[in-house]
Amino acid sequence: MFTKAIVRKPAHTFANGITEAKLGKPDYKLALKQHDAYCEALEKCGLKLTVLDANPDFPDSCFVEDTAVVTKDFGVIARPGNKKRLGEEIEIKKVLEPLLPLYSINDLGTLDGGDVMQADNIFFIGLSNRTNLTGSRQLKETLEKYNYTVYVIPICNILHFKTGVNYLGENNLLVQEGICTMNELSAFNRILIDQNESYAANCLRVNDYVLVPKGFPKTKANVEKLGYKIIELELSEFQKMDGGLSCLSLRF
Ligand code: CIR
Repeated sequence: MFTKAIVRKPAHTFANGITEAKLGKPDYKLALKQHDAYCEALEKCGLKLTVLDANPDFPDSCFVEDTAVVTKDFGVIARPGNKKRLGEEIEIKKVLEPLLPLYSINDLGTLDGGDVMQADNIFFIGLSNRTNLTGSRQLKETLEKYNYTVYVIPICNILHFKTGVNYLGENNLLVQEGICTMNELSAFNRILIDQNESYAANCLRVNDYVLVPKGFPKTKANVEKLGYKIIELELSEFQKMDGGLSCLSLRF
């Protein structure tokens, strides 16, 4: 069970962030509205939120997930792999310091939290354009100290590991079609996400609910079929900036 989450409000500079999506410029007011609805949904799931003020110096800083890896017992401060985001992790460290024992990825490594997926006692770390081998090894070492099993897997065709693969619980895994084969995932009940709905691979299980992005009916039906209660959220403005449901919070 998660009890807490950290989120950060989108800054007025949001549209200057990094994106490969060719979906147009985000509407800032609408992004704020969608962010508010996201926060309400997390509260409905039972989480107590720490809402950080917008930081206009970092247009991507509402995507707090990339700045740390957090469990209920400890946290690891990440080291963003895109230079434009380097520094976002400093303030998150200050926020987490009073709450959890902390480790850090040192400056030989890079690691974005979006590349790290937990499935019960297993962690998957994606090697991406953001997360390098050194960063992944540093995180692996820390996780293994806490007896987690860790798989480090190269990813392709996606920004972060969790852009394409997300664990719902009960052995159920959402997997985007068209990403490279990952034999390490074969023990899971894999639900293939339709190629036309690839954005919806990033659903987010929070306690009794699964948060699902709005506008992806096949994925919604598949998640419902598994027996989960869902909350649908409009995420259009975050999708324009390559961000999804998990990216917008750190849960623990
Ligand atoms: C970036 O490119 O870093 C942001 N525009 C999007 C980050 C999305 N984060 C995530 O998937 N964990």
